[in-house]
Amino acid sequence: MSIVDQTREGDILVLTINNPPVNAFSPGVPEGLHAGLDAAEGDEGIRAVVIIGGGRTFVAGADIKTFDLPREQAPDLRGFISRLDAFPKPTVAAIHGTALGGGLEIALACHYRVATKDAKMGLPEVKLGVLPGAGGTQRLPRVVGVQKALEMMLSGNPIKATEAKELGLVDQLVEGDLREEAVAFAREHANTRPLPRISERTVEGVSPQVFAAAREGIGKTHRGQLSPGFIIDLAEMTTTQPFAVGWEEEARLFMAAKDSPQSRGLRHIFFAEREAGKIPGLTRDTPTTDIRSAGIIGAGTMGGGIAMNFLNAGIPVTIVETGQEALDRGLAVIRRNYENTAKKGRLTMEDVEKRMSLLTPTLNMEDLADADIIIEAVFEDMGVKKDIFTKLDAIAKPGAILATNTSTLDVNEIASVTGRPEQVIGLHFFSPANVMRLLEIVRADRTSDSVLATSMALARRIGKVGVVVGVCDGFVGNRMIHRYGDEARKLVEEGANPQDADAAMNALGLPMGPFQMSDMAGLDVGYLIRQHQAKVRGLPKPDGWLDRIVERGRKGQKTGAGIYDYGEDRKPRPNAEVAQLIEDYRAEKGLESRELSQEEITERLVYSLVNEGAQILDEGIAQRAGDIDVIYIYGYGFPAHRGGPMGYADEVGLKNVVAALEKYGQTPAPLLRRLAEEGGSFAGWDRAKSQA
Ligand code: T1G
Repeated sequence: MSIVDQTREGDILVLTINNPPVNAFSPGVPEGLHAGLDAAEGDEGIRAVVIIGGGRTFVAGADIKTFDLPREQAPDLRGFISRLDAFPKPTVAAIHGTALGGGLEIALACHYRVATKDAKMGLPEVKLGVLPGAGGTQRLPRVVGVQKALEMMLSGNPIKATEAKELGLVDQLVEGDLREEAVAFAREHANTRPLPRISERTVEGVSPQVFAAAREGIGKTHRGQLSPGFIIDLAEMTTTQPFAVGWEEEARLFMAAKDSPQSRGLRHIFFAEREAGKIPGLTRDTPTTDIRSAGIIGAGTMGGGIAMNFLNAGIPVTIVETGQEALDRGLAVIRRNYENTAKKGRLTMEDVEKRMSLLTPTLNMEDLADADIIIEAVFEDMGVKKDIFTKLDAIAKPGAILATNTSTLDVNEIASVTGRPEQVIGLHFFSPANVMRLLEIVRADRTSDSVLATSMALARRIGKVGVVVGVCDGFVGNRMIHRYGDEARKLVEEGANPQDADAAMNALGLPMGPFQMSDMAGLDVGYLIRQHQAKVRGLPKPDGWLDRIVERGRKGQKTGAGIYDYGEDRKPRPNAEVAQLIEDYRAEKGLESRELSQEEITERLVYSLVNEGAQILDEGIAQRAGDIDVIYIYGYGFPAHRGGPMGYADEVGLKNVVAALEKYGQTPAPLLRRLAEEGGSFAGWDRAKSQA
């Protein structure tokens, strides 16, 4: 089987692309397709051509791995598409699975498109920080109209073939065998002339307001990103310029976007997300347990949110509380969450009832005896958790997975009270657990491969991005965020206002800065952790300016006042009393105030994450720097177009990161210093480790 098979069906030539797993337009594919077109062009007996994907999908796009190849080595998708556009015989794209990016662009350059009903098609390039670079910005508006084309290109989300048919993007939906029906369609249209070329269509009567509105929209959805603006400019050119002019401008803007730090960041995350799901030693043959029911202990904020993930996936849940009132309250919160979603039209009331019917409340832990997995989500206290796992050990059936949702406690210690430590794992959900996609999967010393593999599969099944982390105080995400919080508080001691730190992070692209996030999480949470950490380390009781704010009863958004004041709109407003408290604190401690630039604030906050991340890598608590980036994007809102903290550090250059850390009096982690001295990068460290 060659990478592009040629099969003759009478007077129709079928070109089948075989480039698993997703038929990306990789080296070899263009050569095979050109050979197929040569054969069709040179043979009078061939009256039309069908292009189809072998395996599970049509072409899922250009090969993202080839983006950084020198231009002459990269597969020439534009060249192939130009040839398709000018091809003298009818061409039919036969689509199943997904036709994405360059894949849809190939289909758009064909004269016709047929698709299976469940096929999807779209132009997701914006999610990679680029734009459809092989005619998509010029052809899609000429088929579905500018408004719909902008919606598809700016969201990057695919549409179903059924909608595509209504839009005229697909000429025929296929009921039976795609290949057979595509050949019949090609034969039926073999003599149709003139050939219907999308590039010859024009776009009429589009109000300039459409583009103005689109530009305003990306100011909110894609703040600071390059390619969305380019996409709008190129779509506008379809209304003012001939196809050939837009086609050339598209190539220029594509290269500018592709070579941007944002595209490098987004492409790094695309692959990092997929790498995070790979655990050395675990293979497709690692045995896993089929999770058909779940037990959850605790119906509070976390327990209720966790339960919703299982209900959403159709997995029955038995939820346990210690008292009827807490249990009733927990269930009421879950129902209210679903009903609110239904009010927004994202669920029907029937869905709500179906999900609630899968939920069994109980006060009796014995009712968890048959659950395939039991997740504890109770108060963050080691004694309480040990007590629960001791009981679970006696109740849970053999083979049940016993998981703790602890955010910092030692999972090995929790496992040690059971007779089945190999069945114990940490599943650290992030609040709100039914919304945040990150799931830190905490692999304890004795956790079995099967329990780990089952947990990774379960993460995917309940729509989470699972990242395996090791046992330490705070695992990966929270351990780094504690350093970040320490640095943020220090910046204020030195003269910055809390809103300066938040503004710096907002400017970088984080929706919430350190203090906005603290107010939302609850200042008392951080306060108790600092008190706990001081106690276990035998240090004096912490008495920082933030501790004093908490001690005044200002606990954050939940009390309407924390570092900031909050009205009905929940927008943070600086508070004069807090400003005075900070000023008095500095005076009392003899701290000299000074002006801190946004650059210094940004460097100190981001590099505090990077430095701790490097230490975490060195200790083996995280497998990859890319895993840390995925954690920060899905758990803490770090902007994907910045590549995550470690990807951002690579972009800045580790030498510069080390120099900045030293300038601010911080000690670079040994691994960070070593990589900087070697002229290395975190991405290079990941690559070397994966090849070891
Ligand atoms: N290039 C290279 N590798 C790709 C790839 C691509 N386009 N798409 C997927 N892979 C790899 C992926 O890394 C993984 O590798 C394996 O395939 C399975 O992917 C000029 C410039 C198609 C919906 O953005 O959305 O065209 O980990 O785990 O969950 O205008 O892959 O096994 O080694 O995601 O079944 C535009 C990206 C490119 C589509 C399938 N196209 N891919 O999902 O599998 S830019 C995209 C996806 C472009 C032109 C521009 C998904 C999928 P490994 P997977 P999946």
